Amino acid sequence: MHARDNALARRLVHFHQGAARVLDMTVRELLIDTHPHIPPLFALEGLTPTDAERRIAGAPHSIAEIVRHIAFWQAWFLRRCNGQAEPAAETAALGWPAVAPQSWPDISTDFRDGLERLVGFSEDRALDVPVAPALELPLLARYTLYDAIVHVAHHNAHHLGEIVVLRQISGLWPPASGSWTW
Ligand code: NI
Repeated sequence: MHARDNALARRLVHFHQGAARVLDMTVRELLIDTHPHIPPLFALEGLTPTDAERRIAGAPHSIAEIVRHIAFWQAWFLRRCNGQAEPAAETAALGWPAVAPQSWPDISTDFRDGLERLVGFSEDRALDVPVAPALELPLLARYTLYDAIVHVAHHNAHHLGEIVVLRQISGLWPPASGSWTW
């Protein structure tokens, strides 16, 4: 399962503290065809608007709100990777846009399309170049394009895990195509 003959992976050579390392995980594997956790689109499979927009007691956000949130940030990171000098949302709350009733189909489609846009972005360029202009947050200022995509993958994975638990609590798990047992 190593992608050592993958032309994209071969371009992902970083020089970090003097040592070269090759990152073999493709962007599609990071974002869509994930191996460490159930693929995102499987985790969202079969949710109706009512299911996705329901607030579970004790949980701060509905599934639809969570997906709207991760779609918001992945779209922003893609714009930054494309060189748009758009500052990050000034408060965390701005990264949780309101969800209109019955908008779940649009939200899930937007999330899926955003994943594909990031993969498409990654396929015809070297990723071991800095995000330019650099991200304003000091901790993120050294990011390469690949780092930004990994950041999105981690953020999505964190919230997708929450969605799995919300579905389990709601009796909406596993999805029709099955879950993972390990
Ligand atoms: Ni978040």
